[in-house]
Amino acid sequence: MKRILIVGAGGQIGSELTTYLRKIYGASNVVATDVRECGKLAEGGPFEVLNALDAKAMSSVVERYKIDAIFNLVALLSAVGEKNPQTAWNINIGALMNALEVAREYGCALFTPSSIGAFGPTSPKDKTPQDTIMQPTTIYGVCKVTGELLGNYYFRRYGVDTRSVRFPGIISNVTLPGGGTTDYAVEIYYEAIKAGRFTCPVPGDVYMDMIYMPDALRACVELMEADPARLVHRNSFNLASMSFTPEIIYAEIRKRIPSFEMTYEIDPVKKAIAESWPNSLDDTCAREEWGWKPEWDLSRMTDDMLEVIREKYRSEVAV
Ligand code: AKB
Repeated sequence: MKRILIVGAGGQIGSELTTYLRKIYGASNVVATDVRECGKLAEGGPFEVLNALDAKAMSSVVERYKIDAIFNLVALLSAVGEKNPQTAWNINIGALMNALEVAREYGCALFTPSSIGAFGPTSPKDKTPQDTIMQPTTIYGVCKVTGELLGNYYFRRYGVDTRSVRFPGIISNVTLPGGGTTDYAVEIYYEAIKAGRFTCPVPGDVYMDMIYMPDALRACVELMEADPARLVHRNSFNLASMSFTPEIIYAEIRKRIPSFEMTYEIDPVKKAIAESWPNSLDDTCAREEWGWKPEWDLSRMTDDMLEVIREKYRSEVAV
C-alpha cells in the first residue's frame, strides 16, 4: 500500500485508522473521506467529503489521488440496521459495490470489515470455526455474508486483491460506536467514570468476542501487508482477542472502581442479536496465514480505557 483511501473515515474505526495509517505511510498518502466534514481528519492530511453511494465521486477521488488501496468502512451496525433493514442493505451493500467496482477499474486492493455478526444461531457457538455454517438473522449479518461472498467473487473473477477480517466488538476511546450490539462494552467505561453507574442493555451472561482498538488497527495493516501467497482465505478471517460477558467486564471495572454499579434494562433487539452470535471465534487461520496475534487482554485494556477516559473528562472540566 502506498496511497490509501479511507471511505467512512469519520466513524469509530476510521477516525483512528486514518491517524494510524498516516503515521505509517505518511500523512499526504492517506486520503480520509466521509459523508460529512470531519475537522480533525482534515487537519492531519488530505480530506474529501464523499458520499460512498456516489460511484462517480469515488472514482474521481481514486483517480485524482492515484490511490492503490481502499479501506471501505461504511456500515450501518447491527442494532440500528434492524430499525430500517432496507436502508441498511442500501448503504452497506451500495458502498461496498462501488468500492469493489472502483477497485476493479483502478487496480486497487480493497479492505472491507466483516464481523462476528456474519454468524447466526445455527453456527457452532464456541470457538466458531473459520469455515462453517453462516445463517445470520440480522440484516447487518446478511450484508456481511454477502460482502464476504462478493469480495471472494471479485478476487476470483477479476483478480481484485480483496481482504477482510471478521471483527469482534471494537472497544475504543476516541470515537464512540453507534448502533451496534457490542456498544455496551465501550459505554460501560464512559459511564463508570462519568456517572459511577451503568444500565446494561444486554443480558449479563451473554458472551461476545471483543477487541481493543490498537489490536484492531494492527490487524488491518498486517492483513493488507501479508504475503498473498500465504493467504488461503481472504474474505473473511475470524479474528479473536478476548471474549467476555457484561458481568465479567463489570467485575473488572469494579476491581478499579469498587463503588461502580451496574443494573439491567434489557433491549429486546440487542438481546436477540447478542444471543444469536458466537461466544468466541477460532482465529487459527488468521494466526497461520498472516501471523495474527492479539496483544491486549481485558485487564490491560480496562486499565488503559479508564485512564484515557478519566484524562478526557479531566481536560474537559479544565477547559
Ligand atoms: C455491532 O455490534 O453491530 C458491531 C459488530 C460486532 O460488528 N460492533
